[in-house]
Amino acid sequence: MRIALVAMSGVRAHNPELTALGLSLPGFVERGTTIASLPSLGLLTLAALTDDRHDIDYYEVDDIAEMNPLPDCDFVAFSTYTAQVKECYTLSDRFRAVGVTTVIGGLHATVLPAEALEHCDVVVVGEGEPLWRRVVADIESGAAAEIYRSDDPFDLADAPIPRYDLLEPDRYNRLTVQTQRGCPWRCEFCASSILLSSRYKTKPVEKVAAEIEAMKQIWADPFVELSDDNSFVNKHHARDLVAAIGAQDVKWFTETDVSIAEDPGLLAMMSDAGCREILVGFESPNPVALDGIEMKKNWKLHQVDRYRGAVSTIQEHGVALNACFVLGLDGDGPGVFDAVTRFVDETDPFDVQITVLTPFPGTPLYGRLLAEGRIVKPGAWELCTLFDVNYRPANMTVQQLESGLVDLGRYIYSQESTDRRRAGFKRQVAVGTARRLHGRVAS
Ligand code: B12
Repeated sequence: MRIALVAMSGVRAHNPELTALGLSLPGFVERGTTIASLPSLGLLTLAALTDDRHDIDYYEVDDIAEMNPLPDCDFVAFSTYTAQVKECYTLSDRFRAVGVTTVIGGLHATVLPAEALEHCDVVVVGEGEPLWRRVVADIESGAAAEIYRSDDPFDLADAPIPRYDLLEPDRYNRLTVQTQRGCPWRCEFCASSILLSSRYKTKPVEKVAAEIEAMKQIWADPFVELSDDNSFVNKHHARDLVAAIGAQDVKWFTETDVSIAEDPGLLAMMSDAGCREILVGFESPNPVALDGIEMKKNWKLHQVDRYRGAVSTIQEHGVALNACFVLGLDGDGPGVFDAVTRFVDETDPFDVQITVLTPFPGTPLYGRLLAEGRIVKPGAWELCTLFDVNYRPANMTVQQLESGLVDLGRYIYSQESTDRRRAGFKRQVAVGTARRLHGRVAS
């Protein structure tokens, strides 16, 4: 069969002011263009599990109007997140109108399979690896079911090497590798791989190394982004992982939590192993806003006193920090914009990411806000961009949140603020280097 793998791709924001801002501010555009060039690791992984008898074409679709004419294929498999799911449904309807079977999987289809079935012939719920071969075989024999769910949790030791060779090499400046799924914490708003795998699990580090090796066969010097939710939550695995990546001699980026700052040994290893930046979810500088976000142990509330020290500890090891803030949390009022500005001005994280609280379907946050009658437009999935407001904040108006985001973005991504933070980062690196040299001389 000829199989078309279609990844919905690109970055979305419907707030026109923010979109206009994105076009003119270096920080925002820099981050936007960098992340927008990432491929669909989910589909490349499924491609690797597809029998050689089949022909595979991989497409990335930012604008569905450009997929015209539709490619010739026996069936199409879509991967999309929530923000682009409606565009994906429109495309699926077009394929079905010309008699092509369509399959959809991914986070959104996993939490709303009945909705997805209105536009697609087959819906795969959860992790794709344990189900994909069966789906392909059933489509080939004309006996596909409507919904496939896996009963067995997938062991990442069985993960195949993603088919990076399906990508056009010149189109990508970063490539992704996943080293684990799930997360032991339960943040109310999290819409990431925890929706696929309730159990936290890690991939054997030899596998991670083999995936990077495969990448290096195509790109001489790839920049690697780990597609994890929290790479170093398991500190034992973290050491083996960092050593394995370090042996590959690549530059890399990942996401983790603030506890990394308590492990200077690991930070030093990361720096030596090519880690250039980590993204950490601070969410808010305000303890009241952090109260209750992490639903198991209120873990995030208990970290807030460490936030300021964490920025310098991380950056003194030569690892740049992308400090992330979620604006509009229930405990935050309009004062949060100044509080974030102060925090950023006083601590100098290399990068800052600001997004608005987003009720993604399938999250505890979505259930709560829906029950409280606070979702402005239920089902407006196109607003699930992390930049558009689709709920009533508890302590400010929707307009205050929207304009606060734009004003804060205008400041944080200004050349002046960006240059100042980067100079601050350089100073912190110099302090760290001097401290280590001094320590060596003294001992
Ligand atoms: C890489 C990435 C991107 C890339 C996506 C490339 C792509 N086309 O996949 C880019 C930069 C384009 C991107 C864009 C956006 N992203 Co993004 N991104 C990520 C990131 C960092 C990693 C995702 C990843 O690679 N996972 C690993 C793969 C293996 O998992 P997977 O895709 O879920 O696939 C598995 C299953 O879902 C399933 N599966 C998936 N597809 C299919 C299809 C079929 C047919 C089958 C059978 C199975 C199947 O099988 C796979 C293997 O088990 C995550 C954060 C994170 N740490 O995970 C955010 C994340 C996915 N992004 C998010 C968001 C919000 C966005 C944007 C809306 C941002 C914006 N403002 O534009 C856009 C929207 C993109 C869209 N298409 O809708 C949210 C999504 C939440 C949600 N539930 O929708 C996440 C979780 C981050 C967050 N803060 O919450 N993103």
